[in-house]
Amino acid sequence: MNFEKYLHHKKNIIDKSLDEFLPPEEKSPSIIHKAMRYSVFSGGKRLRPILTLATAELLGKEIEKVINVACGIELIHTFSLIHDDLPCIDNDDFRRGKPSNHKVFGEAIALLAGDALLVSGFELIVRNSEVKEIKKQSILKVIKEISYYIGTENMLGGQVEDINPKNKNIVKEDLYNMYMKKTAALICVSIRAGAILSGANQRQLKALTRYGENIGVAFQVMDDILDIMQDQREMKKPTYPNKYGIKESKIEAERLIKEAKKSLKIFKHKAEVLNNLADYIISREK
Ligand code: GRG
Repeated sequence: MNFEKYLHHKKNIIDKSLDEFLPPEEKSPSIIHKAMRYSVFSGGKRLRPILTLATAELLGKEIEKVINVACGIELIHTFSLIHDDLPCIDNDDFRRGKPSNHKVFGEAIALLAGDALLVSGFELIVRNSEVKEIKKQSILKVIKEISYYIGTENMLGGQVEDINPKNKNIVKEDLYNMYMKKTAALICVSIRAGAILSGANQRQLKALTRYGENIGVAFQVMDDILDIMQDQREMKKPTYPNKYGIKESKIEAERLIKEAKKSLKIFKHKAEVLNNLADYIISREK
């Protein structure tokens, strides 16, 4: 299988679904729909929904049966990026090489566009309950899981720690925990959602969760390395490469990816795509 082609194909399916779901730009109030679409269609890699689809495929479920949950997660991810860039949080003028949402639409609309994407994300996830082959009970479980994984004990809590670090002498374990919450949580629940909707058993769910946690933390370590290489300002933040250097951080990311792939052993050759996705996380350039 050509992995590049696989990614491209899945990305097209996700983009089409998102385009069909989101209100058109012209629809009133037009400014908010424009702002939502601006960030949803500005070159995201679609890693999280691809993970949901790939997990479903691994467990023998057709991707059309879980596509709405996958896309709902992408909308929640986009919301978090818009809010992360706001002046009151990370104050980033650019995202994916383009002016960030608030730079184009102003802070108030960016804030509301983020809110709208969070709400729409859940609406799309609930829509997945209209699929005949998906149990209503598993949609409820997915909603509960996502709410937990993005809440104060996970993504939101991690973001709080990121803007408000406990102390200056942050140790490896603190960084690991912060990365687990801030970034790995959403990545991990993208996989768990695909697994739950596909009827994974406890052993499979546990293995996939370990995989998600490890690739999630590795993803943030790589993200910090890429940020440092592009923006010296990032040198001030407590991150893995700032504390341990780029070389050691790469070694750590590789170790995490190796661990992630180990937990997929129970799926044998069926895990090829998830193994490729794990490798992609440390080889990516953006
Ligand atoms: C969940 C209610 C609630 C609040 C969220 C703002 C916030 C609180 C959290 C932000 C967390 C955050 C931005 C973490 C960074 C994760 C990260 C490395 C994002 C970049 O992911 P990519 O590279 O993005 O997959 P694209 O879509 O550009 O490919």
